[in-house]
Parts: sequence; structure tokens; C-alpha cells
Amino acid sequence: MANSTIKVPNIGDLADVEVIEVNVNVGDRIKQEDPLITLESDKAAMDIPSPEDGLVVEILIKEGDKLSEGSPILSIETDAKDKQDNPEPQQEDTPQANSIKEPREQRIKQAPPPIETLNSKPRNTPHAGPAVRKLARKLGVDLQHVGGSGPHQRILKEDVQAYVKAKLSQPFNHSLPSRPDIDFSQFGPTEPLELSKIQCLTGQNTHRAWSSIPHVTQFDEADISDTEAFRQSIKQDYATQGIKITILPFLVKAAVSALKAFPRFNSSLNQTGEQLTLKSYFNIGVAVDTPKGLVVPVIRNADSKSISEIALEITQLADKANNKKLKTTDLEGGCFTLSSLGHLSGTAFTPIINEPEVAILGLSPAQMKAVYDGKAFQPRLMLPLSLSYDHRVIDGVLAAQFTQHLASVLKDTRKMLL
Ligand code: CAO
Repeated sequence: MANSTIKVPNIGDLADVEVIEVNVNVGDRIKQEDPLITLESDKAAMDIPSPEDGLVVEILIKEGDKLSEGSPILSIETDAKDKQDNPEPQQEDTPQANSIKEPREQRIKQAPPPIETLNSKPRNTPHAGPAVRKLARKLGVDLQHVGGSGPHQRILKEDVQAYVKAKLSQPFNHSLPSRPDIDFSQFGPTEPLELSKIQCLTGQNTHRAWSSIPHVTQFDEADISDTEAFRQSIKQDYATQGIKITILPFLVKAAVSALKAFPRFNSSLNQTGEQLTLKSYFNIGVAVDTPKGLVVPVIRNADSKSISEIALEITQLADKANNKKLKTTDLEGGCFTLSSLGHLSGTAFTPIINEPEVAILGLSPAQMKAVYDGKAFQPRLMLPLSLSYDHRVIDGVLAAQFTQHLASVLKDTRKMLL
């Protein structure tokens, strides 16, 4: 056993170089070549490695100290009889030596666990200066997964910051523990039923949307008494022309009016969650139930179409959907979706947003209700509205204003012309 003081070795012309990092603690057992401290000058940064194995008994410097060749760094207890000369420091950021020394296991152990690294490609040797490494350790970033934008793909502080920013804006990884496969036949008779391709795809899409979008559903009611009376008055005429005027085309026009009044609803959120793409076109998707599953054909430019044109298009698209004749172009480019269970039953439901849209309107059957008008109760036909929206894009107040607007134009369809 012997005590030895480790000093700063020959560091060329440099003097009074600042200690930016002390990599060891008293009591650490170190090995030859382990980086003890990191020095950083205006031009270069370098790790000072240990010249020998030993136990750290005293640290003689601290971060911020200025050191030159020969300055004592720390005392170690060694069991080696022969000391070796101090090796040359590992220098970086200089033209002569721009490769860097990999941190030792001990340093890595002290670092917090790296941020989740899904989809990142590990590289062999991260090329970064000590200050960048220090920042990466502080933020828990594994530099193996950070792309370098500096010369020779050197990783800069900005790269680490951009990496963390990108990771934070990524949707959470929703991998759930797998469910055990149960043999239900042990409890009674069973039979398998394969899901259709459409059902499988809808399952994937709705699962992704449901798990990645913070959904909120706003419930409201629209008084459609007058609109329904108007519809009944024209329904027969159009039926003779082969056009089925239901309440749905009115909803399409009301949706266009509300999207115009609240453009945030006619948008998509970009991948990083920092920007919206606002759309100046009005394509409305209509959920259609088919024997093979749910499909959402799109009525393009619904703003420039009449109620009867929209009614005809819904019928045609629903026919195509049921006869598996829909083309990809019939299904893409939607801005907002209507999902009507109006011909069935129920009072409200929580539709799942049709990504990358940011809202969807569910419709349940209209019912006659006694509505107080300030003087007396009046029988009014009330249509339940269920608006699910992406809370990253839309706040509750805006959602309430949106359904209020819908209710207002559905109560008096003349407002759709405004
Ligand atoms: N309240 C009261 N009546 C309603 C109504 C409502 N909310 N919605 C529709 N109706 C009426 C229609 O006005 C029509 O009345 P008439 O017989 O007097 O003309 C009748 O119900 C039948 O309408 P419809 O269902 O044939 O036509 P539609 O235009 O309303 O809908 C279509 C067409 C294709 C969208 C619909 O048939 C369909 O497939 N709906 C299912 C959508 C779906 O599955 N959504 C859930 C998705 S989440 O799983």
C-alpha cells in the first residue's frame, strides 16, 4: 500500500484550464485510464485519465478551479509498487485528436437511466465533447441515440436539447401487458368468428386514437322541431326524384357552418404537437355501417353543395359502402366526421375521433321533450349532440360554443345561409 498524488499531465500549451467536471468521489476504486476530471479551455475539452489503479482518498480540486500541468488533482491509495508515467490526456475538439474517450462504466452507473429510446438507432461511438456529455447525463439522455449536427456529425448541446424535446412530444408508448389467452371452451360451448379486414383496421385505428388523443365529449341538444317540419314538407317531392332527404344532410351543412365559425375544429395537429394545420376546405365524413364493418366516406366541399346534393351523395356513398365499391379517394381528406345512430336508439354516446381530425359529432335519436320557453312548457323535437374533441387542440369553452352554434343553426336553418 502506498499513497500517490495524481497531477495534471502535460497538456501542451494550455494553462489555467477550468475543471468542468469531477468524475470521481472519495472512496471510489478507480482503474488506470478512468477519466478523473474534465478540463475545458476556449479551444478544447479533455478528460484527464488516471495513470494507475487505486482507491481515491482525497480530492484536491473542485469544479471551476483552474489547473495547469503539474497541478495536484487527487490522492489515491495504490497497491502497485511501480508507478507509470502519467499518460497523455485524451484531447478532443482539436484537429489532432477529435476522437473522444468513452465514459467508463462507473460514470455511466452514476447517470440517471436514459430516456426511453424506442425507434432510435444506436451508433458505435457518440462523438461529443464533455460539456455535451455532462448535459446528456444530467438529462438522462443516452448519446448513442442522438444524431450529431456538428462537423463530422459531432453531437452539440442543441442536438441533445432537440432530442429531449422530440422525445417529450412523442405520444406515450401504450404497450400494455399482454392478456392471457383463455380457453373458454372449458366453461361451455364456443365457436370462432373471424373479424373482417375492415373491422380489424377500424379496431387498430380506434385503439390508436382512443389511447393517444385526450378525448373529451361535450353533450348538448338542438331543437330541430322547425327543421324537421321543413324536412317533412319537402321529403316527398325529393323522394320522387330518388333523393332521400333525411335529417343528416342538414347536419352536414350545420357542421360546415360551425367549422367556418370555429376554424380550430377544422385542423390537424402535427406530430410534435406544436403546430396546427388549419384547413380552408370543408370535407365532411359520414360514418356508414356495413355488414363488413364501419367505413367513413367523405363528402368533399360540402360547403358548396346543397342539402339535396348532399342527401343524394350520402345515399350513393352508403350504397357504394354496402357493395364494397368505395375507392380510396372516397375515404380520404375528411375534416370532421358525423356518426349517426339517430335511426336507432340511445340518448348519447362518446364517439372516437377519426384521426387526424380533431373532433367528431355523434347523433342520437331526436325525441319530443317538454321544453320550458319562459312562460310554458312546449313540445319540442330535441336532437342529442355528442361532440368528442381533442383536448390538446380544443378547450371546453370552445367545444360548448361549437355545439351551441350547431344547435342554433339546426333550430333555424336560415342561419346556415349566413
Ligand atoms: N333523430 C331522429 N331521426 C333520425 C335521426 C335522428 N338523429 N337520424 C336519422 N333519423 C331518421 C331519418 O331522418 C330518416 O327518417 P325518414 O324515414 O322519416 O326519412 C330515418 O331516421 C332513417 O334514416 P337513415 O338512417 O336511413 O338515413 P340517415 O341519412 O340518417 O343515415 C347512414 C344514413 C348511412 C349514415 C346510416 O344509415 C348509417 O349507416 N348509420 C350508422 C352510422 C354508425 O354506425 N355510426 C356509429 C359509428 S361508431 O361505431
